[in-house]
Amino acid sequence: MRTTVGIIGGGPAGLLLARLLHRPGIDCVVLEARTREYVERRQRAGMLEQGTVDALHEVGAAERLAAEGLVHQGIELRFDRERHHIDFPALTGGRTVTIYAQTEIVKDLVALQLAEGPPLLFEAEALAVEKPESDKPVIRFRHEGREQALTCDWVAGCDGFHGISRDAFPAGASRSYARDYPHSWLGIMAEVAPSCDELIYARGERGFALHSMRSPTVSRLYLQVPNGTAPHDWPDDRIWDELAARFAIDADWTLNRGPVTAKSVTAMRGYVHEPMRYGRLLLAGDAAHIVPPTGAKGLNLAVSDVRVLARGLIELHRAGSTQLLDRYSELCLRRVWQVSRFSDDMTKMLHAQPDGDAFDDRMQLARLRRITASRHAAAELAANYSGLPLPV
Ligand code: RFL
Ligand code: PHB
Repeated sequence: MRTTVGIIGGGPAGLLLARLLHRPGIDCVVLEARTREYVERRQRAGMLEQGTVDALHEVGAAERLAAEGLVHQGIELRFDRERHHIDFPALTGGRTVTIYAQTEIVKDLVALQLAEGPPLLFEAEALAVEKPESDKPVIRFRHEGREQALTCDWVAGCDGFHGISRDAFPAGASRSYARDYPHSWLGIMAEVAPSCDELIYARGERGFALHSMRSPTVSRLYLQVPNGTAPHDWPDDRIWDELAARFAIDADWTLNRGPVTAKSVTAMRGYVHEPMRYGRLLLAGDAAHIVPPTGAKGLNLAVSDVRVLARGLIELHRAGSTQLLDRYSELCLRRVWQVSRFSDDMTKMLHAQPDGDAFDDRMQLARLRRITASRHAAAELAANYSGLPLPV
């Protein structure tokens, strides 16, 4: 088998890249290790930057997003039993964000890909990328019970944090930077109308809590918990009581409770792999970097990587120039580090520190007060949260 661009991974990064390449007629094949049912059910992100929404429109995958996505004008910060609205359009010259689940994006992209091509193979697990330094790199993969080879001009490693693409960088050709945070998130999905119109990020001595949503009838909520927490340590009533305590304010407000349909714990980590390109292998999305979820950036960063990558491959296809591809890693990493910084700032400002003291507490509150008191500081948060510009 051979193709122009071999794409490893059928998550949001790999699927969107395939659609972006399909329009200008660049041939590709997507290899996804799991089944279609599995990738369409994996519960993850929900908050989309304007640029992510634009990219889905560009590839014709935004029909349901336009009908069902919830456009938000900002977020709410809660601390000291007060609520503060951060007004994105007013602070950014009109930008908004949209709530639409990653599972739905994946369903929309998979449906288009299967209807229009090029090929998307499920249960096709990439085993290794060979000869990335040559002009004909090869992906070895297992599909339908046998090992096969896909010879490519370019390989896009979109196989997430636990993928195999990064392994193809020879020792000494890369460096990684990692940070494990001293807390995790317990996330629930609940069959109940959201108790708010916008996402609530709440900071308090009991720890951080986040109120998000998936639809007018489904709420998504998160609690900061210690690392090593097991979901069964938290019966539903305990979760609701703790959420209610962390969101409590002096004004009249109640948290709607309802049946919990999913419960999981996620560790929080920051990670960046440099560079993002070796020879003709290019990494994109979680395969190259992950950020703690407090800034809602992982999916959006995966999308911005593949937008840059697609532009580079299209420039080569149309004009024969590798100028953009040659700068791919440098251009993406600059934005990746800015987004990592923002995600780290949000995480540290909002989570109770297990080994923090009263001074740290006051510093967090001073940071939050600065944002709510200064238009300049609020505009800085709004610009980062609603999405930094694409580097090209
Ligand atoms: P994915 O989604 O992990 O997809 C990678 C795909 O590659 C496949 N794969 C392989 N295929 C073939 N051969 C192999 N050897 C393979 N190895 C792996 C996998 O099966 C999978 O299908 O990576 P991608 O496409 O880079 O997308 C990244 C996003 O999924 C991720 O950054 C976000 O979900 C992060 N994230 C959030 N991001 C946001 O922008 N906004 C949010 O609100 C947000 N909330 C979250 C999040 C992540 C969370 N968790 C679970 C870590 C909330 C949570 C709780
Ligand atoms: C979500 O809806 O899952 C979500 C929203 C905002 C975040 C993280 C997760 O910061």
